[in-house]
Amino acid sequence: MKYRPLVVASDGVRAMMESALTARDRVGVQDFVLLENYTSEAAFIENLRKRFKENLIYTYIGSVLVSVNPYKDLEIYTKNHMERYRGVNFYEVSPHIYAVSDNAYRSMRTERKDQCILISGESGAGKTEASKKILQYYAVTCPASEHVQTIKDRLLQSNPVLEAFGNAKTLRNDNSSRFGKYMDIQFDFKGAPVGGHIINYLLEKSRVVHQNHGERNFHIFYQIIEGGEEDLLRRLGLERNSQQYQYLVKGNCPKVSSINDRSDWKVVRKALAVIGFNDDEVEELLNIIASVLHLGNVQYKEEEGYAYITSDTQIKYLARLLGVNGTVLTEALTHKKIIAKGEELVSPLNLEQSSSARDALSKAVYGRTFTWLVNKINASLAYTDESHKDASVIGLLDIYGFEVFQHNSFEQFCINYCNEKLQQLFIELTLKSEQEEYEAEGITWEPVQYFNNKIICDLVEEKFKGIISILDEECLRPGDASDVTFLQKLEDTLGGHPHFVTHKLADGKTRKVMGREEFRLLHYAGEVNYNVNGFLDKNNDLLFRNLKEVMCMSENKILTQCFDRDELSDKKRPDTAATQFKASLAKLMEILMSKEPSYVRCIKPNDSKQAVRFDEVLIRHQVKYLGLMENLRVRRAGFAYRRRYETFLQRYKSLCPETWPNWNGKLSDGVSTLVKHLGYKPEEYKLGRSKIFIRFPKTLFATEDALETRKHGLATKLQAGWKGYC
Ligand code: AOV
Ligand code: MG
Repeated sequence: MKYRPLVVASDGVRAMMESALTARDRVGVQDFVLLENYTSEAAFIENLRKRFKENLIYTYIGSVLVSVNPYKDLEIYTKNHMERYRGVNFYEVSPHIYAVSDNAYRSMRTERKDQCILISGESGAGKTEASKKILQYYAVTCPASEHVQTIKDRLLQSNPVLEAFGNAKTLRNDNSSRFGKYMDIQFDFKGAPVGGHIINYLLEKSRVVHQNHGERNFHIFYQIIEGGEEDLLRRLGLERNSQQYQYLVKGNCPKVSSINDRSDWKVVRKALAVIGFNDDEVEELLNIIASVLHLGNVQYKEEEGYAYITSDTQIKYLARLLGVNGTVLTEALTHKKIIAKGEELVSPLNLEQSSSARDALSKAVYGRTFTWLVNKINASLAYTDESHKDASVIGLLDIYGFEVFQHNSFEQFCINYCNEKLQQLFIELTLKSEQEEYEAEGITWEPVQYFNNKIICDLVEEKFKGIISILDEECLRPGDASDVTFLQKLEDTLGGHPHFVTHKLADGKTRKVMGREEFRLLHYAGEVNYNVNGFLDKNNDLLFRNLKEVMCMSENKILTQCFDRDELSDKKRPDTAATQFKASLAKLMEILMSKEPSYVRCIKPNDSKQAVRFDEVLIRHQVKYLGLMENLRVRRAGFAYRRRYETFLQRYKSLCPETWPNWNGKLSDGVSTLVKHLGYKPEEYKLGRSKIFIRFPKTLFATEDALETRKHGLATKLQAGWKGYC
């Protein structure tokens, strides 16, 4: 395949190429760079609206893809569409997620540089769907051998499995990702996908035991109950009625109109087989899922302050499904064991404590099983062939989007913090670095102002005085530490910070609109009030020792991998949930920074999950906080293409007799001589300190074509036996 250099089209070239597109494709402009009034937000939104009305959900800002969720199936993801985008430059076809996919693929192939595609946007904006489209594109268009086909199938089938266990219906999205996912797709030197690797981020475990009104637990529970075969349900001791289970009734929302749990179960069951689960493993996995439901139905009563379990039925199922001793489990669900000064201390729990011990076990079992699942998928995607060691990679990031509910807790705090980090990366890599580069290269430049959300990232993660540090301090402090003392400490340390607010006003009065258990963060994407209730427990994420001991004795092979005996002897307290999350995000940023990024910015058109409705207020808000106007201004004034002098000279020196075969003077002089010889006009390029900046891609295309022609001529001459060249 012939690869074109990767460039972003200039206004002129795009305008020319657009004439090859159909009239419908040309509604509005397909790159905001072409907007006449490019500084006007109203013009920007009008362009989005016009295109959205025609089902044109994709528009570029240079190389950044802006996507508006259509909330309906569009006929734009067929194999024919994929073929249309294969090996074709951005501006030759209408904007599409496939163009971004193909562009990243070609960059990886031609420049041998690892790529990543970062998909951002708020909950329900279309990130997960976009990431699936990208994966499908590679699965269909990349070369394949028999082995590669297996990997492609597994890559694709990992999605329904992870979504079943890690997605759930929320008020914002019927299929909301409740974990963050970064997936590397590895390609061999022929460009075929040969492996993959997934890193998962903080699953919202609290959902296992509690759901807000109108929300559901993870899909898998309903899938088994609705779709599981009769004998399977019998073996698991489950009834075909989700409302029998305490963990499934909290949201009062057993059915979702857009979801068919029964057919989804069939898809998941097949997917598990494709990934390489054998029947025993599936059985053990389902035993665990069913036991979580049984755990939820373990009921307690209290007598003289001590809790006891009222019925044996659940314990019997649990003992069998978890492969543990029922008596030991009963004891562990009603007592706590701690080791103090080398001695074991066992004390009975009251009703409330027992219930939370039970819930902690359910969350731990589900959460660890999810991690096991990811590891298992990774094992099936791992490439083993030594010759693949130097594989190139395209990373796909699909995290949980920014979310605001009536009631926001520790989970929303983590999710929104994660989105702040991602926005920070976008700023660093597009707005900031672009401008810094012009400055460093001494290129004249009109700076573009933008809001840098680093101040909010620092507020959350800074050592000693960030929210996470203060939370950890309270979690580790013996004595009277509680959610309330945590809030007080926040107020003492952060009161007066421009992005932090509580009910207390500086003059000692109180803000009536805010609860006394809340703090508010002014996020880049909007204000969120967080209720501190449960922050300490969720951050501590502790499981009583005797419950761990029981699980370590389990005969379920998955659980033996999830609960390691070493944990029992390990004296060191594990890092808190927030600190682990912070560390994993820092690592993620490092991974992403080491790759060449492409961006997909997803926009949600309305809050009611409806097709057609274009809620202008909501969209304007997203355009604002995603920094799209600033992005456009930077892009508009920018240069499409830049290369270091030595790279540029090395590639094109043969096109000029003065630079061929070697240029002995200053590199910048060499480049200057070369481009003058090629006929570049002064407005087409600028020379910086170490790089040449080219404004229009057509300039570079012409140069590439000249090189191609020269090589072709040379080859013809060689074929004809002409040996005297140079
Ligand atoms: P999200 O990933 O951004 O939210 P999804 O990708 O799950 O959002 O999209 C939400 C829903 O919008 C999907 O279930 C589809 O019904 C619809 N949708 C999104 N993109 C498309 C598309 N290109 N074509 C048709 N329908 C689409 V979250 O995971 O909640 O942050 O955490
Ligand atoms: Mg999602």
